[in-house]
Amino acid sequence: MGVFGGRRRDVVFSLKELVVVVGSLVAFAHHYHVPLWGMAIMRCIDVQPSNEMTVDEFKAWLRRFDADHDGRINQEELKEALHSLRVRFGWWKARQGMKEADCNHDGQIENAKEIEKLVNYAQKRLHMKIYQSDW
Ligand SMILES: [Ca+2]
Ligand SMILES: [Ca+2]
Repeated sequence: MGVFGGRRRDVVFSLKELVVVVGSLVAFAHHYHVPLWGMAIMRCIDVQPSNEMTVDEFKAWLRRFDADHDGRINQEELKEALHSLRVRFGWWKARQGMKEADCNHDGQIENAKEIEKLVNYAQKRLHMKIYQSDW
């Protein structure tokens, strides 16, 4: 009985805590005029594989922005990719990234060597953590 009683008090207590947490979250959102769904979206973006991924994941992620499906990434497509990460001055960084990675200067990132250079650029300038996946 005593044990059960104790346990029940614990449950009530943690529920109370939960209410306090949710309450302060709502108060925070209200205070800063942030709708709760907006905060939920912000959480989602945190969880996106934007900060840490393997080279293969990076390639797969980049492929999603290959708008004209030619299997290559041009500056415009790279810009969209950077915008999706909410990188500031994405258009400018896309141009910089292209300059660094596009070895044969055809305006496309299309082979392993150029992808590797783009990975280097993303690590150095965009502070993305990209790991070699084939170790
Ligand atoms: Ca393309
Ligand atoms: Ca190229």
